[in-house]
Amino acid sequence: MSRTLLVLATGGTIAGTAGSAIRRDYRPGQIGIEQFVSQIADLGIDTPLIGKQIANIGSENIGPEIWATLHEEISSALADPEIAGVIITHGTDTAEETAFALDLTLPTHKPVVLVGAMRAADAVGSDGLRNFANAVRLASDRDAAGRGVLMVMGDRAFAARDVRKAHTESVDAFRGFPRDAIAMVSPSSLEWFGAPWRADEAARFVWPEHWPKVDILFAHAGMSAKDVAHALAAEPAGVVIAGFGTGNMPDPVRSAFVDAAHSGVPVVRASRVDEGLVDREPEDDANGFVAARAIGPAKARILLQLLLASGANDAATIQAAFDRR
Ligand code: DAS
Repeated sequence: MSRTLLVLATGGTIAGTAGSAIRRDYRPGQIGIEQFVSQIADLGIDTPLIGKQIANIGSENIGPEIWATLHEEISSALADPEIAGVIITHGTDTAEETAFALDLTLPTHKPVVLVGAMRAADAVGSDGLRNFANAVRLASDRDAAGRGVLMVMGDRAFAARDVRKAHTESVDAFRGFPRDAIAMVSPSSLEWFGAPWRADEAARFVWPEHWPKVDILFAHAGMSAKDVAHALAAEPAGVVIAGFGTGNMPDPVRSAFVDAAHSGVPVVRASRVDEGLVDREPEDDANGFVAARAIGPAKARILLQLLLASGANDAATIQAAFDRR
């Protein structure tokens, strides 16, 4: 059985350099994938790697266009008996969004693992090569399949649905909610905290021909109905409100969103708070709202876009997709 892993490189800090071990202002996306592949061999790791450079940019510039390229490359790799799994090197800023978009649109029978770094490759204490070696260890493991897309950072692995960046600079920047890490990993060890729960699952959504316009509104003290009217004037196909606490919002804002939901624009209540559920409230039925449950606003937007692109736009169907683990 093939042990070869395909590595799709997109850039980010993991491929960044500053030209100095102590400078703070590094440039992301400076190192090509061949360098990583040869560094892994230099470490004595004998996993065969095929590197492919998809882009070499900071992840603030990654969106549906690069997702589409990744999706196409990974789909071919998943169908290729010569490829055992796929690693994607990625900036950490939007890695959770790329991971979730791919998670919802790929089957689960082979490992697909994102990896990044918080320190540039030439920074003192750089975490990039270790994270990459960990990703190789993880993606080489048969039990990494059947869990959806994974992300490896700082000796821990997370599921795409759970993972989020929770710190701007620390090497320990990633958290999972509602599940925290699902494995501990090092270049020479791997400990899963439980069995695969999505074995041989088909892709949940087909890749959309176009991503419908869905906006996120961030709740803030003093937010008014005018803020909602402004957003709706641009005619989004759906809206996510990053609400207070459990998805709350000022009364005039709620009324404006009720009108929107009743006029056929799906409204998802998420939270601007990092952790905790946004559960359904009794009024959600009458309001026509969807509760994002454990999904944060950025990922709620992606799930709503895929639902809308697949033709689902009623609150019950959308709610069922948010409820599914
Ligand atoms: N340079 C930023 C990015 O590409 C941060 C990072 O990679 O960690 O997302």
